[in-house]
Amino acid sequence: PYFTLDASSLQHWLTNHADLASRLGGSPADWTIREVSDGNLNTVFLVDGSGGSLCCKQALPHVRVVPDWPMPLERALYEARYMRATADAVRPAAPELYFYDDEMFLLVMECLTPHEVLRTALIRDEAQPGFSAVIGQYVARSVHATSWISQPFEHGSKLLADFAGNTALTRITVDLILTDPFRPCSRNPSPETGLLPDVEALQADKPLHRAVGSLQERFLTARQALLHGDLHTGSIMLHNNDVRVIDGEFATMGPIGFDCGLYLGNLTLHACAAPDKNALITSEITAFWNSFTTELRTLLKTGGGDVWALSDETQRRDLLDNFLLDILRDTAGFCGLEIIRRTVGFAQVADYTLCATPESRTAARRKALQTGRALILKAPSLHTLEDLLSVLTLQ
Ligand code: SR1
Ligand code: MG
Repeated sequence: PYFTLDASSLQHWLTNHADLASRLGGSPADWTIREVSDGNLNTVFLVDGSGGSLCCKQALPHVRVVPDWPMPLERALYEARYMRATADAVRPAAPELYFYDDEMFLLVMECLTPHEVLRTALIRDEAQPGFSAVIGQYVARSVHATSWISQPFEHGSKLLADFAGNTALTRITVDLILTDPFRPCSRNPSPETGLLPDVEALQADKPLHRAVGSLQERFLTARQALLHGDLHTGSIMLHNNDVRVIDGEFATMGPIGFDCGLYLGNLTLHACAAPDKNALITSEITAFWNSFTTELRTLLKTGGGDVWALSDETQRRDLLDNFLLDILRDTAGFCGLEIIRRTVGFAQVADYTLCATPESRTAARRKALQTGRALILKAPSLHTLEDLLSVLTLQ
């Protein structure tokens, strides 16, 4: 039966799992176990032995940072399923999953050291440029492995069934990203006084709410491929040019532009907080989009799915152009939503600590809200990446 692990009970649990213990080597008494929990939801331990290391991640029955917010343990199962569904396609851009314990809701994975969380690396100005090309390729490959265009429909149907139960985390997304920032809500932290008029305007903005309504519909009804579902800069670790995507517990079938938009939204936020990084962020956004579209075009040149099964090469190119245009527009819309929710919603981001004064922080947040709003409203009329970049005004 389930119990919450601590360092000592984890050591005991590992000694009963010979395959994992042998990866660590040496004797259990010599293992070092550190808790390094960083995200909002789970407990994470890193275990070092003389022969190797492991990362052990356990779901808690509540949100880790809000103990009176209950949260089903099954999210660990969806993360394990996501890792298994995408591993072959995305390797080496994700850690290897060695073992999943469905009673302890515990994932045991490859330990990523000396990697750093991308958000932290950006804040410390330590990220080696070019990381976004890996993320673009990652999204294209995970999409290709799970979409109706590349796989027989039975594959998509199975994915729909396997992830349909991930409702608790999808509810978090629906509330925290798609709804709460646009209405008064007890989960939204109180904004600083200087930002209050902006938040009131956001919550009274009828044209914006209509556009958000379309994105809500896209998120819940466009089941294009298996999404990571929470692809922000805290869900990526890197060391030099070794870039890995972690934390797939929000996985769900959904619109591909959701993963792209969350990623680009977090990059854009970083530039709002640190305008001296505008050139870097513009170049990372461009690298992401070029790598994503190039990889997806290559992978989708030939078929395999029931969608587009009748099309010749010319028609496929035409269909693919339309498909990528829809993704671009979804990307812009979800990018805008992510920027807004990370600025005024429940789960805000550390990037704003880069602002030197309270006034510059308010100005950065105002710019983020304006950029998010423009993205959401202009998304349906965009045609190219350049159009999207011109809405961001980072140049
Ligand atoms: C209650 S969970 C809040 C946020 O943390 C996760 O990483 C997701 O981004 C979620 O929206
Ligand atoms: Mg996470």
